[in-house]
Amino acid sequence: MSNWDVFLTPYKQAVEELKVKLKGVREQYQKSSLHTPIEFVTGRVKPVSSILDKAKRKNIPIDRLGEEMQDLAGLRIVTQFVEDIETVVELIRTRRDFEIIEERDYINEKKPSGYRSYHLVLRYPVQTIEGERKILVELQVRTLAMNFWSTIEHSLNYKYSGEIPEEIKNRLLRAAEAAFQLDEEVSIIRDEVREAQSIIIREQEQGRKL
Ligand code: 0O2
Ligand code: 0O2
Repeated sequence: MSNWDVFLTPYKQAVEELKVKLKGVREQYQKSSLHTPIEFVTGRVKPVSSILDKAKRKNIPIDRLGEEMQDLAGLRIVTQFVEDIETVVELIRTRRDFEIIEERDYINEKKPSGYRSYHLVLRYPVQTIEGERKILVELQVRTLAMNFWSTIEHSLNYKYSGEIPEEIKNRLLRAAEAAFQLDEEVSIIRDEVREAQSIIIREQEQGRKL
Protein backbone atom coordinates (compact mmCIF):
# COMPACT_ATOMS: atom_id res chain seq x y z
CA MET A 1 0.00 0.00 0.00
CA SER A 2 1.62 3.25 -1.10
CA ASN A 3 -0.51 5.65 0.87
CA TRP A 4 -2.16 4.40 4.04
CA ASP A 5 -3.28 7.90 4.99
CA VAL A 6 -5.37 8.25 1.84
CA PHE A 7 -6.77 4.70 2.15
CA LEU A 8 -7.75 5.17 5.79
CA THR A 9 -9.28 8.68 5.44
CA PRO A 10 -12.88 7.49 4.86
CA TYR A 11 -12.53 5.09 7.82
CA LYS A 12 -11.38 7.96 10.02
CA GLN A 13 -14.34 10.01 8.86
CA ALA A 14 -16.79 7.16 9.57
CA VAL A 15 -15.40 6.72 13.10
CA GLU A 16 -15.68 10.43 13.85
CA GLU A 17 -19.23 10.67 12.45
CA LEU A 18 -20.47 7.59 14.29
CA LYS A 19 -18.90 8.73 17.56
CA VAL A 20 -20.85 12.00 17.32
CA LYS A 21 -24.06 10.14 16.45
CA LEU A 22 -23.78 7.57 19.23
CA LYS A 23 -22.76 10.14 21.84
CA GLY A 24 -25.84 12.06 20.64
CA VAL A 25 -28.02 9.09 21.58
CA ARG A 26 -26.52 9.07 25.08
CA GLU A 27 -27.10 12.83 25.40
CA GLN A 28 -30.77 12.40 24.42
CA TYR A 29 -31.30 9.81 27.12
CA GLN A 30 -29.56 11.99 29.70
CA LYS A 31 -31.64 15.05 28.77
CA SER A 32 -34.85 13.08 29.06
CA SER A 33 -33.78 11.85 32.52
CA LEU A 34 -34.12 8.26 31.34
CA HIS A 35 -31.54 5.67 32.30
CA THR A 36 -29.02 5.76 29.47
CA PRO A 37 -28.10 2.33 28.11
CA ILE A 38 -24.84 3.91 26.88
CA GLU A 39 -22.16 4.55 29.48
CA PHE A 40 -19.54 5.70 26.97
CA VAL A 41 -18.53 5.46 23.35
CA THR A 42 -15.04 5.06 21.95
CA GLY A 43 -13.75 4.65 18.46
CA ARG A 44 -10.54 4.06 16.57
CA VAL A 45 -9.12 3.38 13.16
CA LYS A 46 -6.99 0.25 13.30
CA PRO A 47 -3.28 1.13 13.41
CA VAL A 48 -1.37 0.15 10.23
CA SER A 49 0.89 -2.27 12.15
CA SER A 50 -2.20 -4.15 13.47
CA ILE A 51 -3.74 -4.17 9.98
CA LEU A 52 -0.59 -5.77 8.57
CA ASP A 53 -0.43 -8.33 11.40
CA LYS A 54 -4.07 -9.31 11.01
CA ALA A 55 -3.82 -9.44 7.17
CA LYS A 56 -0.91 -11.85 7.51
CA ARG A 57 -2.66 -13.94 10.19
CA LYS A 58 -5.89 -14.24 8.19
CA ASN A 59 -4.31 -14.39 4.72
CA ILE A 60 -6.04 -11.27 3.48
CA PRO A 61 -4.44 -9.72 0.37
CA ILE A 62 -3.72 -6.00 0.87
CA ASP A 63 -5.93 -5.08 -2.12
CA ARG A 64 -8.89 -6.90 -0.45
CA LEU A 65 -8.65 -5.15 2.96
CA GLY A 66 -11.74 -2.97 2.41
CA GLU A 67 -13.92 -6.03 1.76
CA GLU A 68 -12.33 -8.58 4.08
CA MET A 69 -11.14 -6.75 7.18
CA GLN A 70 -14.30 -5.68 8.92
CA ASP A 71 -12.74 -3.73 11.77
CA LEU A 72 -10.56 -1.16 10.01
CA ALA A 73 -13.06 1.27 11.55
CA GLY A 74 -14.10 0.23 15.05
CA LEU A 75 -16.66 1.68 17.42
CA ARG A 76 -17.38 0.48 20.92
CA ILE A 77 -20.42 1.14 23.08
CA VAL A 78 -19.96 0.29 26.75
CA THR A 79 -23.01 -0.22 28.98
CA GLN A 80 -23.52 -0.59 32.73
CA PHE A 81 -25.86 -3.59 32.61
CA VAL A 82 -26.09 -6.68 30.40
CA GLU A 83 -29.74 -5.80 29.69
CA ASP A 84 -28.61 -2.49 28.18
CA ILE A 85 -26.81 -4.39 25.42
CA GLU A 86 -30.11 -5.64 23.98
CA THR A 87 -31.57 -2.11 24.21
CA VAL A 88 -28.57 -0.70 22.33
CA VAL A 89 -28.67 -3.45 19.69
CA GLU A 90 -32.43 -2.88 19.14
CA LEU A 91 -31.78 0.82 18.77
CA ILE A 92 -29.01 0.20 16.23
CA ARG A 93 -31.35 -2.08 14.27
CA THR A 94 -33.93 0.71 13.89
CA ARG A 95 -31.48 3.21 12.41
CA ARG A 96 -31.62 4.13 8.75
CA ASP A 97 -28.19 5.75 8.36
CA PHE A 98 -26.42 2.42 7.84
CA GLU A 99 -27.11 -1.20 7.08
CA ILE A 100 -26.30 -4.09 9.42
CA ILE A 101 -24.65 -6.85 7.45
CA GLU A 102 -23.68 -9.22 10.24
CA GLU A 103 -24.22 -9.79 13.96
CA ARG A 104 -22.03 -11.96 16.20
CA ASP A 105 -23.30 -12.79 19.66
CA TYR A 106 -20.31 -13.58 21.84
CA ILE A 107 -22.45 -12.92 24.92
CA ASN A 108 -24.52 -16.07 24.70
CA GLU A 109 -21.67 -17.88 22.98
CA LYS A 110 -18.48 -16.67 24.57
CA LYS A 111 -15.16 -17.24 22.82
CA PRO A 112 -12.83 -19.99 24.14
CA SER A 113 -10.61 -17.24 25.60
CA GLY A 114 -13.53 -16.13 27.83
CA TYR A 115 -14.21 -13.04 25.65
CA ARG A 116 -17.79 -11.74 25.74
CA SER A 117 -19.22 -8.93 23.63
CA TYR A 118 -21.91 -8.32 20.98
CA HIS A 119 -20.52 -7.47 17.55
CA LEU A 120 -22.32 -5.84 14.64
CA VAL A 121 -20.80 -5.20 11.24
CA LEU A 122 -22.26 -2.13 9.58
CA ARG A 123 -22.09 -0.86 6.02
CA TYR A 124 -21.82 2.86 6.49
CA PRO A 125 -22.01 5.47 3.68
CA VAL A 126 -19.26 8.10 3.75
CA GLN A 127 -19.48 11.16 1.53
CA THR A 128 -16.15 11.63 -0.24
CA ILE A 129 -15.03 14.08 -2.92
CA GLU A 130 -15.44 11.21 -5.38
CA GLY A 131 -19.02 10.55 -4.29
CA GLU A 132 -20.55 8.18 -1.74
CA ARG A 133 -18.52 5.18 -0.53
CA LYS A 134 -19.93 2.46 1.65
CA ILE A 135 -17.40 1.08 4.07
CA LEU A 136 -17.47 -1.62 6.73
CA VAL A 137 -17.46 -0.66 10.40
CA GLU A 138 -17.34 -3.03 13.39
CA LEU A 139 -19.42 -2.01 16.38
CA GLN A 140 -18.75 -3.82 19.68
CA VAL A 141 -21.33 -3.58 22.45
CA ARG A 142 -20.33 -4.78 25.93
CA THR A 143 -20.69 -4.05 29.63
CA LEU A 144 -18.12 -2.26 31.79
CA ALA A 145 -17.16 -5.63 33.32
CA MET A 146 -16.70 -7.27 29.89
CA ASN A 147 -14.69 -4.22 28.79
CA PHE A 148 -12.44 -4.44 31.84
CA TRP A 149 -11.74 -8.10 31.20
CA SER A 150 -11.09 -7.73 27.49
CA THR A 151 -8.77 -4.74 28.01
CA ILE A 152 -6.65 -6.81 30.38
CA GLU A 153 -6.68 -9.88 28.16
CA HIS A 154 -5.76 -7.73 25.15
CA SER A 155 -2.72 -6.31 27.00
CA LEU A 156 -1.56 -9.79 28.00
CA ASN A 157 -2.01 -11.05 24.45
CA TYR A 158 0.13 -8.19 23.26
CA LYS A 159 2.79 -8.87 25.88
CA TYR A 160 2.97 -12.57 25.04
CA SER A 161 2.41 -12.10 21.25
CA GLY A 162 -0.75 -14.19 21.40
CA GLU A 163 0.93 -17.07 23.28
CA ILE A 164 -0.30 -16.49 26.82
CA PRO A 165 1.19 -19.11 29.23
CA GLU A 166 -1.28 -21.78 30.32
CA GLU A 167 -1.36 -20.69 33.96
CA ILE A 168 -2.20 -17.08 33.09
CA LYS A 169 -4.79 -18.31 30.57
CA ASN A 170 -6.50 -20.25 33.36
CA ARG A 171 -6.46 -17.19 35.61
CA LEU A 172 -8.00 -15.17 32.77
CA LEU A 173 -10.77 -17.75 32.42
CA ARG A 174 -11.46 -17.41 36.15
CA ALA A 175 -11.42 -13.61 35.83
CA ALA A 176 -13.91 -13.89 32.92
CA GLU A 177 -16.16 -15.97 35.15
CA ALA A 178 -15.85 -13.34 37.92
CA ALA A 179 -16.76 -10.58 35.42
CA PHE A 180 -19.79 -12.67 34.39
CA GLN A 181 -20.81 -13.04 38.05
CA LEU A 182 -20.40 -9.29 38.57
CA ASP A 183 -22.76 -8.61 35.64
CA GLU A 184 -25.25 -11.09 37.09
CA GLU A 185 -25.10 -9.54 40.57
CA VAL A 186 -25.59 -5.95 39.43
CA SER A 187 -28.45 -7.04 37.18
CA ILE A 188 -30.32 -8.08 40.29
CA ILE A 189 -30.00 -4.62 41.88
CA ARG A 190 -30.38 -2.82 38.53
CA ASP A 191 -33.63 -1.05 39.42
CA GLU A 192 -32.13 0.27 42.66
CA VAL A 193 -29.06 1.59 40.84
CA ARG A 194 -31.14 3.18 38.07
CA GLU A 195 -33.41 4.88 40.58
CA ALA A 196 -30.39 6.26 42.48
CA GLN A 197 -28.84 7.52 39.24
CA SER A 198 -32.00 9.28 38.10
CA ILE A 199 -32.21 11.03 41.51
CA ILE A 200 -28.60 12.20 41.07
CA ILE A 201 -29.29 13.48 37.51
CA ARG A 202 -32.49 15.28 38.68
CA GLU A 203 -30.66 16.95 41.55
CA GLN A 204 -27.81 18.01 39.27
CA GLU A 205 -30.36 19.52 36.83
CA GLN A 206 -32.09 21.36 39.72
CA GLY A 207 -28.70 22.60 40.98
CA ARG A 208 -28.02 24.02 37.53
CA LYS A 209 -31.34 25.91 37.52
CA LEU A 210 -30.78 27.54 40.93
P1 0O2 B 1 -17.58 12.28 27.20
O1 0O2 B 1 -17.82 12.63 28.62
O2 0O2 B 1 -17.79 10.84 26.92
O3 0O2 B 1 -18.26 13.17 26.21
P2 0O2 B 1 -12.71 10.89 21.94
O4 0O2 B 1 -11.98 11.22 20.67
O5 0O2 B 1 -12.05 11.42 23.18
O6 0O2 B 1 -14.16 11.25 21.86
P3 0O2 B 1 -11.72 8.18 21.68
O7 0O2 B 1 -10.39 8.71 21.33
O8 0O2 B 1 -12.40 7.33 20.70
O9 0O2 B 1 -12.71 9.33 22.08
O10 0O2 B 1 -11.63 7.28 22.95
P4 0O2 B 1 -11.14 7.59 24.40
O11 0O2 B 1 -10.46 8.89 24.49
O12 0O2 B 1 -10.41 6.38 24.84
O13 0O2 B 1 -12.48 7.58 25.23
C1 0O2 B 1 -13.69 8.16 24.75
C2 0O2 B 1 -14.55 8.57 25.88
O14 0O2 B 1 -14.88 7.43 26.68
C3 0O2 B 1 -13.87 9.59 26.77
O15 0O2 B 1 -14.84 10.52 27.12
C4 0O2 B 1 -13.47 8.76 27.98
O16 0O2 B 1 -13.53 9.51 29.17
C5 0O2 B 1 -14.54 7.69 28.02
N1 0O2 B 1 -14.02 6.48 28.67
C6 0O2 B 1 -13.00 5.70 28.26
N2 0O2 B 1 -12.82 4.69 29.13
C7 0O2 B 1 -13.76 4.84 30.10
C8 0O2 B 1 -14.11 4.10 31.26
O17 0O2 B 1 -13.51 3.07 31.59
N3 0O2 B 1 -15.17 4.57 31.99
C9 0O2 B 1 -15.88 5.67 31.63
N4 0O2 B 1 -16.94 6.04 32.35
N5 0O2 B 1 -15.59 6.40 30.54
C10 0O2 B 1 -14.54 5.98 29.79
P5 0O2 B 1 -14.98 11.85 26.25
O18 0O2 B 1 -15.47 11.48 24.90
O19 0O2 B 1 -13.70 12.60 26.30
O20 0O2 B 1 -16.05 12.61 27.03
P1 0O2 C 1 -7.89 -4.97 18.07
O1 0O2 C 1 -8.10 -3.70 17.35
O2 0O2 C 1 -6.48 -5.17 18.50
O3 0O2 C 1 -8.89 -5.19 19.14
P2 0O2 C 1 -10.50 -12.70 14.81
O4 0O2 C 1 -9.38 -11.70 14.89
O5 0O2 C 1 -10.35 -13.72 13.76
O6 0O2 C 1 -10.82 -13.29 16.18
P3 0O2 C 1 -12.72 -11.40 13.40
O7 0O2 C 1 -13.15 -12.51 12.53
O8 0O2 C 1 -12.14 -10.21 12.73
O9 0O2 C 1 -11.77 -11.90 14.53
O10 0O2 C 1 -13.97 -10.92 14.22
P4 0O2 C 1 -14.35 -10.92 15.73
O11 0O2 C 1 -13.69 -12.02 16.50
O12 0O2 C 1 -15.82 -10.83 15.75
O13 0O2 C 1 -13.79 -9.52 16.21
C1 0O2 C 1 -12.46 -9.21 16.32
C2 0O2 C 1 -12.27 -8.19 17.41
O14 0O2 C 1 -13.03 -8.56 18.56
C3 0O2 C 1 -10.84 -8.19 17.87
O15 0O2 C 1 -10.12 -7.28 17.07
C4 0O2 C 1 -10.96 -7.71 19.30
O16 0O2 C 1 -11.16 -6.32 19.37
C5 0O2 C 1 -12.22 -8.41 19.73
N1 0O2 C 1 -11.93 -9.75 20.23
C6 0O2 C 1 -12.29 -10.91 19.68
N2 0O2 C 1 -11.87 -11.95 20.43
C7 0O2 C 1 -11.23 -11.43 21.48
C8 0O2 C 1 -10.57 -12.01 22.62
O17 0O2 C 1 -10.49 -13.22 22.80
N3 0O2 C 1 -10.02 -11.12 23.51
C9 0O2 C 1 -10.09 -9.77 23.35
N4 0O2 C 1 -9.51 -9.00 24.27
N5 0O2 C 1 -10.69 -9.20 22.27
C10 0O2 C 1 -11.26 -10.02 21.36
P5 0O2 C 1 -8.58 -7.47 16.81
O18 0O2 C 1 -8.35 -7.77 15.38
O19 0O2 C 1 -7.96 -8.37 17.80
O20 0O2 C 1 -8.09 -6.00 16.94
